[in-house]
Amino acid sequence: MNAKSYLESQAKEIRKLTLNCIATLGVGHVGGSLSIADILAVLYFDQMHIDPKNPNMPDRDRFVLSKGHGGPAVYATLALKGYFPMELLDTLNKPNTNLPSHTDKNKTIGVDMTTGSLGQGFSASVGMATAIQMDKGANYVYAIIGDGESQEGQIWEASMFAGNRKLDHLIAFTDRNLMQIDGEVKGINDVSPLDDKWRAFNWHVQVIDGHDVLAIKDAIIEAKKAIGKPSMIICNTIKGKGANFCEGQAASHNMNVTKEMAQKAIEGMN
Ligand SMILES: Cc1ncc(C[n+]2csc(CCOP(=O)(O)OP(=O)(O)O)c2C)c(N)n1
Ligand SMILES: [Mg+2]
Repeated sequence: MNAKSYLESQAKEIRKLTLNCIATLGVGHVGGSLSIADILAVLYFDQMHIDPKNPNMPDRDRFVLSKGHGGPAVYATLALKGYFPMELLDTLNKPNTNLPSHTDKNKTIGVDMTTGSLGQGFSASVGMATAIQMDKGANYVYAIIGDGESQEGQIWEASMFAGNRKLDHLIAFTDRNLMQIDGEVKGINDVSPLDDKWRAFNWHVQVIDGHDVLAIKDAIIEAKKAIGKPSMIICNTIKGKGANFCEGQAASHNMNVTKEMAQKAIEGMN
């Protein structure tokens, strides 16, 4: 299997596991989980220096899901990578679970930062990248923020600091799925043009198709060559990508999902 087919099959698996665990609970953040599946596949199955057998390895790469409501996709990825047994996915957001709907580093092996309050996770990733720079470390911090999340002032404070400090071991992605809870980002509080904004804050910026695994891989390789600048990879994505019952719809944000709906969507994935 070549790299493209392998990464596409891992992304598909992440989508299947995400849908199934949300369907086991009956409700969840389908849209914003499925839009990041391809980014997660490339990070965890191609790019990140990590070891599921040694999850606290000090020199590991770090991952921060700043849009913490996409937790189910991260759990699917971690289970697939072997951090914990697949059966744990069935406990998503149930009482006493180790897999709460939003990522929590105190509960889940392999999660590097607790997130959910939009804007905060990204600041934490900037702090981690600062520590790596001070230690002259070789590792990288990867963060995913949402386009709706980009309305948060805290994103731009952190962005300014990272640009000024030349944090070139920080590689961030914007999941530009054009939607937030209530509808289209541009109709609520438009964040465009995102590329010019990040450039103005001294970031290296690329704009790619966030569902093209090779484009994601190439963009990360390119980002690592941008010495003296943090990198923003703006990923054009589709909210709910892969779930035929909600793809591209704002209603996919947090919705009821039956096992039948999940099964049909999985059968419909090409
Ligand atoms: C500080 C803060 N305000 C509001 C929320 C509620 N909230 C959760 S997700 C969300 C929408 C985020 O949109 P976006 O970043 O585009 O993520 P997507 O839904 O597309 O994954 C909001 C407003 C929150 N979690 N944190
Ligand atoms: Mg969005």
